[in-house]
Amino acid sequence: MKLFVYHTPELVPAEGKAACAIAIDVLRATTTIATALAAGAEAVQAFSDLDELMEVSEEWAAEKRLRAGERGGAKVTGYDLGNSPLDCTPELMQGKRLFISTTNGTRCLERIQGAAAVLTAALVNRQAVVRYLLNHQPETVWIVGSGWEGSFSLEDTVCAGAIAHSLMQESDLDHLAGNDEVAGAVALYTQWNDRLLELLHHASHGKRLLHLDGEDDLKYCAQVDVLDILPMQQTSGVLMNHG
Ligand code: 3SL
Repeated sequence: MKLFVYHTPELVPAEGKAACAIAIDVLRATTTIATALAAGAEAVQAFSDLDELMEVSEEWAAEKRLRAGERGGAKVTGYDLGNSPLDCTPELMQGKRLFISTTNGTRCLERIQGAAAVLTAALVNRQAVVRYLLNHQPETVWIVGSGWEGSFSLEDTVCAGAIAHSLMQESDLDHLAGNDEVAGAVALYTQWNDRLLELLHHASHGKRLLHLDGEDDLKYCAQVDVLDILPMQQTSGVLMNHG
């Protein structure tokens, strides 16, 4: 297994295909996806385009769907939810399909959706992703941070490092790393692993969310290995828990 870390979707190679590609958006899309599935959502269907989300979700029975829309950190008018994982309660999610569009996370997912296996990861479900990789040993793994509008995000790269660091219990860095970004991500994680909430406070998108009253979201998103959920793409953009 060779890991390649890409800090943003724009850095993913135009040519070639990974055996497994993993989208990360710790703040907050992939944390929300894992949480919605843990709370009993039947599936999460991701869209980069809000109009397309509306069109597709319209075909779904109203009592069986929830629409989540986020732009710039705020809920989009007319949607049931924004992108806070804390809104994903079992009462709300049970048996429903969550149709979601976010600024960067769902765009990242779209960028990698051609891979043979597509997963989403966040700190909250890191170990479930690691377990899948150890069990299936895909030859090439792309771990892609969503970033923010084309720029690097600390929180996504630290999560990539958390995944690689855990895999290094079975294999050393030289065998695992397909590009230099892997060592960089592991170094970031090693430096901050006992202060992840503090790191999220330093992150530019963490600061943006704090201005939007997002302290509780940051606390939730900074937790590691608390959800045994593996969101895996079933058909284009549709994620279900791979139990
Ligand atoms: O960029 C994204 O996709 C979102 O996760 C951003 S936010 O955390 O909902 O503001």
